[in-house]
Amino acid sequence: MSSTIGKTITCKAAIAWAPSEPLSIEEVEVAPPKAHEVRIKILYTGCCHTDAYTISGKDPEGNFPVICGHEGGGIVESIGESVTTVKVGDHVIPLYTAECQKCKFCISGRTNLCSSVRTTQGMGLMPDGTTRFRARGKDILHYMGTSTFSQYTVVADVSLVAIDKSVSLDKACLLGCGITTGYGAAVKTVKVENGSVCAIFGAGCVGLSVIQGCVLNGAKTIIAIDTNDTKRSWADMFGATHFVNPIDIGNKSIDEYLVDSFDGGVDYAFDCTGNVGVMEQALIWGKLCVIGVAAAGQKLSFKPFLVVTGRQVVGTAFGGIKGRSELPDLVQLWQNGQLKVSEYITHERKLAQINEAFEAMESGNCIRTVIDMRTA
Ligand code: NAD
Ligand code: DAO
Ligand code: ZN
Repeated sequence: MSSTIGKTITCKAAIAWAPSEPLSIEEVEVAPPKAHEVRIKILYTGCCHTDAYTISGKDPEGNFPVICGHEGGGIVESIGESVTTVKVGDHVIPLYTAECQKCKFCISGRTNLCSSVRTTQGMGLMPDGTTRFRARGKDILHYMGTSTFSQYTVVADVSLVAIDKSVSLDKACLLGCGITTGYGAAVKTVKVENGSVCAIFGAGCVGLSVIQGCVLNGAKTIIAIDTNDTKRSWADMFGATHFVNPIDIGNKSIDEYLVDSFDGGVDYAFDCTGNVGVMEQALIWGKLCVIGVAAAGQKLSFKPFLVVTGRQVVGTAFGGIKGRSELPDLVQLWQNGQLKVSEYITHERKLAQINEAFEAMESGNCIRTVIDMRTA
C-alpha cells in the first residue's frame, strides 16, 4: 500500500493566479480523494490552445486561481470510497468530457456530453462543491475536471479512463484532447464517407487529426486551408491532397475559391481555427462542423437562406467520443499503426519550462509540446 494513501500530498504545480500572468511553478497541497474521486500522479501533459485561451484571460468565464491542463496521462495513486471505474496502479487519461454511463445524455446514444459533473466542473470545483488544491494558504480551483498541470490531481471517477499499461503515456496523453477531437469530428460526428470531398480550416493539432479521420474514412479529396505556410508540409504528412493559403488566392474569398476549384464546393468543411469569420466562410454547400472555440462574446452569423438551401452546421466537443467506452479503441488504432500520435510532438519540456510551451504555441512552429511532469 502506498504511504501517501489518505494523506495530503505536497507537490509542484503550474498555477495561474490571475489572467494574463505567466504560470507560477510552486508547491501545492493535494488533498486525498473523497468518495467517487480518484487521485492521479500525472506523468505527462500536453499543452493545448484551450489552456492558452484561459491563461491569457480571453475567457471571461475563466475562474482564478486555477491549475489548468486537460491533455494528460498518469497513474492512479489512490481512490476514494465507492470507486469502481479504476484501481490503484492503473494507467489513465483524465477526461474533460465525463462519461457516467447513467445520465439521460449518456444513455441517449446521441451525444458524448454527460451531465453528471457539468455544473461543478464549470465552476472549477469537485462534484461536492469544494476543491482538493491549496497553495499559499488559499483554495486553488480545478480546470475542466482534469487539472493536469499538477504533479498530482484529483478527478471524479467518471472523468478518467484506464488504458493499456504497455502504452507510452508521454505520447498517449495527447489522446486526452486534440487528436481525439479532430479524429472523432471526422469519423464519429460527421461520419465522412468514402469518396467525399473535405475542407479543413486550420492545420494545427486538431485540423491534422481531422485530416487523419478523413483519410481513414476514405475521403477522396482533403483540402487543408491555413494562413501559415509552414503547415503545408504537416498537412501533406497527415494525408491532405491539397493545401491552400487564403493569402495566395487573389481577390477571391476562400468559399468562392473552393466552389470554383472543387466542382461546386465540398461535402464537409471543418473549422479548426476558432475564428468566426473563418466559420462563416466555411459554410459552403454541404455540412460545416465547428470544432474551434471562438473567443468569448463572438457570434456566428449567416443568412437563414443558406441553411434553407441545404447547408448544415454541426459542432463537436472531444470529437463526439465517449471517453470511457471509446478512447481505448483509439489507443488500439494507434498501436495498430492506423493512427499517428507521436508525430504531433514538436517540443518536449519540463514542468519548470511550461511557460515556454505557450510561447512556442504563439510562434506558429509548434504542433504540441509535451511536458514531463515527473520532475519540476
Ligand atoms: P492551433 O493553434 O495549433 O491550430 C490552429 C491553426 O489555424 C493554425 O495552424 C493557424 O495557422 C490556423 N489559422 C488561424 N487563423 C486562420 C485563418 N484565418 N484561416 C486559416 N487558418 C487559420 O490549435 P489547435 O490545438 O489545433 O486547436 C484548434 C481549435 O480547436 C482551437 O480553437 C481550440 O480551442 C479548439 N479545440 C476544440 C476542441 C473541441 O472539443 N471542440 C478540442 C480541442 C481544441
Ligand atoms: O458537458 O458541458 C459539458 C462539459 C464538457 C466540456 C466540453 C467542452 C468542449 C469545448 C472545447 C474544449 C477544448 C479542450
Ligand atoms: Zn452521463
